[in-house]
Amino acid sequence: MRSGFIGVIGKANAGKSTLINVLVGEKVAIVSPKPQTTRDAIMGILTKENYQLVFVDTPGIYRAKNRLSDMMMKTAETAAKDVDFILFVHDGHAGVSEDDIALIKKYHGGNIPMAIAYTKIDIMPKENILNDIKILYDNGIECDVFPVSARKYTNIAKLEKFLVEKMPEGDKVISEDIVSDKSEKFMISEIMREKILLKFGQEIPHGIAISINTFERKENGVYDINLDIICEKPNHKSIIIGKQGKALKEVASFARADMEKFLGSKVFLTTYVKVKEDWRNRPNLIRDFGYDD
Ligand SMILES: Nc1nc2c(ncn2[C@@H]2O[C@H](COP(=O)(O)OP(=O)(O)OP(=O)(O)O)[C@@H](O)[C@H]2O)c(=O)[nH]1
Ligand SMILES: [Mg+2]
Repeated sequence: MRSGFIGVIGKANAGKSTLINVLVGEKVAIVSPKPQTTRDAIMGILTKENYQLVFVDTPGIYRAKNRLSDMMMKTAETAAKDVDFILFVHDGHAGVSEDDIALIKKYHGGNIPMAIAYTKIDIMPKENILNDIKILYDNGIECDVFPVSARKYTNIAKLEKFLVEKMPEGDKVISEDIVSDKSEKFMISEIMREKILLKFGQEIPHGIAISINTFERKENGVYDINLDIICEKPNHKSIIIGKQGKALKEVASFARADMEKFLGSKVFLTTYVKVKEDWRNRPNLIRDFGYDD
């Protein structure tokens, strides 16, 4: 039996959460085209007869502009310290910049062995792959590089096999039959946040938090979920609600559909939009909304 922890790190929007979902085979982390989608360290657990891989998803590296971002960067740093292996996820279709090289070098050659998942190869010219790997090598980065596509499942099995071989011999780290360390309630609020990330422009999603007031399974099996969507400004609130509540109705209905799939049961969802000015800089509110170290 081989088992261990794999810290999945990289720039914001690189494709970390998507890759983990594909490796685990279930959606454990929400995904969106906006940077800073992931806010917490989330474990995605893949258990097979002879091995267990515990992936630790992390908030992507991004220039911090508020306390919440600072905290997210700390979460990523801490998560990268306590693992058996680091999988650095690089967005291949964005090229390799000096910034990328500097960031990879922060982890390359440290105490923890690492490899690079060079992802999104489905949306880039294949001839760039070798060239980029050469750039990495020319800059002294000589670790294994796996060109993959999470969207098309390219090279995913190969990457999995490689990671298993890198894990120490030992019993399962997590004994239960679970795919994530997070609660159902956490996933419900993440699903709500994902639909908002997908629906609205850049500014609003980053200032959103979800606070669940009720999460109850009724006798007939239906879930009664009541939550607050927290935003930062009164004008954001009106955009989220939309004309005659149209925008909110739409995101809530997408969210409800996903919640039902996730819970395997009908959901009765009620949502309220609340304004908490500048909450991302207010430690008490950051804690209230569950972003705590
Ligand atoms: N074409 C293509 N798109 C991908 C692939 N992997 C991820 N994406 C897209 O890239 C965007 C970002 O993906 P995420 O998985 O949220 O990225 P992340 O690194 O977790 O981002 P943060 O949580 O913000 O740090 C989403 O729009 C994904 O659909 C891939 O293999 N191919
Ligand atoms: Mg993510």
